[in-house]
Parts: sequence; structure tokens; C-alpha cells
Amino acid sequence: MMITKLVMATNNANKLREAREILSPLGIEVLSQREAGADCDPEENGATFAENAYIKAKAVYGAVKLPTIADDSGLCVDALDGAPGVYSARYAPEGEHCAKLLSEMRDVPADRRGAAFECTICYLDENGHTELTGECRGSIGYEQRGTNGFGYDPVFVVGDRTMAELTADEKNKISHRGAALRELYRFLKERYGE
Ligand code: ITT
Repeated sequence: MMITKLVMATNNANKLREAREILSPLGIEVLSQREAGADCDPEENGATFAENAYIKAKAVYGAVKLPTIADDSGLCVDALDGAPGVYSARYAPEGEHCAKLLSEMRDVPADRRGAAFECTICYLDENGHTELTGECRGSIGYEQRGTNGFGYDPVFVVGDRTMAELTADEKNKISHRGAALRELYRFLKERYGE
């Protein structure tokens, strides 16, 4: 029987909103960890997105014992050797991430401003865990533009717009999270049937 309900192990309301936008049209309801009765914020001390996603999924699954997903994601900047990567959330104080990144990238020429948003979704249920990944390539702009989305979206350029200038639907079609969640859906269909 296809899964129709998942718990999402996150304290990030924007990730939860995007997961709902992507999965609810596919017939999967996403409960927040709080709605499911779990109040977890485990230490994310893994070295990779996959390790951190598993840490978060395991903490919430242990509390709710229902099929659980966790998203660990971040921005990997070529000119910074992949940083901030798994440290994306901890890179700067709240609200200062984009400004700090623009300042670090001040002297980097246009042809070396490539970057990728990476996302790993860990799915965990009584049969064990699986990781699904998604990537979105773009580049780092020179100024913040747009008010949609969250995090680094105002400085991440795809085509001629920043991710924060895209509508939610436009972002979800091309985003790292959209790609990983669609992989998750394919995995669930294969394992549990239509
Ligand atoms: P949880 O661990 O509770 O899920 P978090 O925000 O701490 O929430 P992460 O540890 O995975 O999540 O950190 C990911 C950071 O990477 C996030 O805080 C953003 O700054 C950035 N990020 C991830 N996805 C993004 C997106 O779609 N748009 C912009 N920034 C994003």
C-alpha cells in the first residue's frame, strides 16, 4: 500500500511548506514533527548531508514511529571549495547569510561564481532508511534580489532571476528539494506500489 502520510523532521517552516507543495499533489500528506507529537532538535554533527538527514529522521522516528523524512541541504559554492555546504545554516547569524556570502564573493569574477544547492532527503520507516538526493546548479549574484523563498534564495541566480524572484511553483520545479522529493516519490511507488 502506497504511503499517504509522512512526518517531516524539521524546524524549518519553509522546508515544510515546500515539501507540502510538492508532495500533496502526489497524494502524500506531510505532518510537521510538532503535529506528530515530536519536539526534536538533535545535534547535526555529521560530515555529510546524508549523515545529518539520517540523524534528524532517526530522532523524530524514534518518537513517533511513523514513516518520517528529514531534509538536510545547503549551498555549495565552487569558488569557496564547496563551502558553506553542510554548514550553510550555521554560516552566519540569522538574516546575515546572504550579505556575508556576497562579501566573501566580492572579488570573484563572473565565470567563477558557479554554485549548487544540494539536498538529501532521508526516508525512514520500520524497514530501515534510504537517502534520495537532488541538485540545482546556478551562480552567485552580486546583490540580493527578490522576496520569495528563504535562506540563500536572494543571491542564487538561475537563468536571469534569483531563486527569490521565482514563484513557489517555479522554484519547486527546478529546486534541489523538488528533485529529491520527486526521487522519494519514485522510490516509495517502487517499494509500496501505486
Ligand atoms: P532543519 O535542520 O530543522 O531541517 P535547517 O534550516 O537548520 O532546518 P539545514 O541544517 O539543512 O536546515 O540547513 C540548510 C540551510 O541551507 C538553510 O538554513 C538555508 O540557509 C540553506 N538552504 C537550504 N535549502 C535552501 C533553499 O531552498 N533556499 C535557500 N537556502 C536554502
